[in-house]
Amino acid sequence: MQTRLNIIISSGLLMTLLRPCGASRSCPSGCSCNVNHTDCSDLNQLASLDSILDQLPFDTSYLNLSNNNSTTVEPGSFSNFSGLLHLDLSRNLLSSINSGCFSNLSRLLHLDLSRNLLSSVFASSFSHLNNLEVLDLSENLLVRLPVNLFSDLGSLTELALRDNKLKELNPDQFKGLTELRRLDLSLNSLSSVPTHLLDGLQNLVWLSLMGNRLRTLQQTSLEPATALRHLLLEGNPWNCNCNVIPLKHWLEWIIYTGGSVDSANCSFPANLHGKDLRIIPMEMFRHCYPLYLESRSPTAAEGHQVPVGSAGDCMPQRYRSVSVRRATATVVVAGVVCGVVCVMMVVTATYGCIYAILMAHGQQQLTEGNSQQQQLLMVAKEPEQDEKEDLMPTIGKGAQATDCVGWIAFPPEVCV
Ligand SMILES: *[C@@H]1O[C@H](CO)[C@@H](O)[C@H](O)[C@H]1NC(C)=O
Ligand SMILES: *[C@@H]1O[C@H](CO)[C@@H](O)[C@H](O)[C@H]1NC(C)=O
Ligand SMILES: *[C@@H]1O[C@H](CO)[C@@H](O)[C@H](O)[C@H]1NC(C)=O
Ligand SMILES: *[C@@H]1O[C@H](CO)[C@@H](O)[C@H](O)[C@H]1NC(C)=O
Ligand SMILES: *[C@@H]1O[C@H](CO)[C@@H](O)[C@H](O)[C@H]1NC(C)=O
Ligand SMILES: *[C@@H]1O[C@H](CO)[C@@H](O)[C@H](O)[C@H]1NC(C)=O
Ligand SMILES: CC(=O)N[C@H]1CO[C@H](CO)[C@@H](O)[C@@H]1O
Repeated sequence: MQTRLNIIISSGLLMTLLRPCGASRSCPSGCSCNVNHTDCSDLNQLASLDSILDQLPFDTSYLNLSNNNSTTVEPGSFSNFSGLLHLDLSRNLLSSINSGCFSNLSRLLHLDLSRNLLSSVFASSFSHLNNLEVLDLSENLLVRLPVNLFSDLGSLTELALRDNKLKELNPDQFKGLTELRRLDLSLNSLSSVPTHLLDGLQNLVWLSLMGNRLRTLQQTSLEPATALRHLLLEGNPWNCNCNVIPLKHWLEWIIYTGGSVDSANCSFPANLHGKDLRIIPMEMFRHCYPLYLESRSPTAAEGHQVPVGSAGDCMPQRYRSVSVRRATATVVVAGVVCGVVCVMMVVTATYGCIYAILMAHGQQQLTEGNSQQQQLLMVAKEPEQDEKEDLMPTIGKGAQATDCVGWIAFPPEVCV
């Protein structure tokens, strides 16, 4: 009895509060209005969007038009509501957003268009929304996005494109969104992430690529997002072959530095099927190593006790510079040693050649006259000097390991 009375009193109070609003010319019928806060969601009667807007006070800053049957938003519909900060158009039947629909809403902070039937948006659909911080386009039917769609949204911190039909993204799609902190691309049909997609997103902290068709993800695509701490990769058919090693190292680095990565279960190869990439022991990639070392620059291959690969790349700069310095030193030492060996070989070769020639002439001297012998000596000496000139400049420049190897492959015996 007591409870029931309370409820009746409460609803009575609510009715009293709402009645003046409902009756007022400035509050659309069926909506609830509170100061500049207008909630027209879940309308119980048929009302077109325009008829709602016709009755709406111009100073409205919060407008909820969620869960109705709106199918279109006419260009200029909102042109009188330049004070709007929050606009919720979710759960309607909108199939397209015409360009300029929201162009007068330059103060808008939050725009929710989720759970509509959007399949087309125009490059200028969101133009002039310079203050927009949150844009929700999830649960629509978007297949592709105009490249410049978000180019005016320099203040955007959160962008949701979850559960659409996106197959691919332009590398410049998110260009200029320097304030972006959260990007939700989950439940689409993406089969690749362009290498430069995240360039310039230096504030991105949270990224979801869950439930797409990704088989590979280059660690170099993720590196530009230097603030990234939370990454969702589940539900993709990851191919955990040797090429996945840099990504694995990068994930380990993120986790080690306090970030989080969900389970990235491998689909290929068969022996790793269903295994979580994060916890597969490196031992399983042992067969990749010779190949892997070859494909890296000699610098990286040299730095052995830095775990080879992306871990090296993702380490703080000073870590990298130590290994680079050490590698440079090694190259210099190797060069000097090779140089000395080369010089010694040239000297030996020259000595050998001269000795051989002298011996030959010594023998000729026994059978032939003096004048002929001297002519021969001149002729024989010249090519030997030419050969020496060919080799000497290379050594003078500070021979590199490869030059040396070439030399060793063709021993000086060719002179004889
Ligand atoms: C709208 O109302 C909120 C409080 O409900 C207030 O903080 C804000 O300043 C108001 N905006 C305008 C434009 O009146
Ligand atoms: C708008 O109304 C719907 C339904 O009442 C509600 O779920 C949603 O959270 C509201 N939107 C905002 C931004 O408050
Ligand atoms: C609104 O949508 C519901 C469900 O889709 C439908 O039954 C109803 O007829 C629609 N009303 C209008 C005015 O289109
Ligand atoms: C904006 O307000 C003016 C003045 O009340 C009115 O004439 C005009 O039709 C309104 N525009 C829209 C799109 O409602
Ligand atoms: C809409 O914006 C245009 C320019 O962007 C301006 O000329 C016009 O007055 C605005 N309309 C309203 C109703 O504020
Ligand atoms: C990934 O694998 C782990 C166990 O290896 C399992 O518990 C988890 O459910 C799997 N996740 C997905 C999305 O299949
Ligand atoms: C007033 C009105 O028509 N409300 C409808 C808004 O749209 C949803 C579904 O799209 C319907 O369930 C509501 O009845």
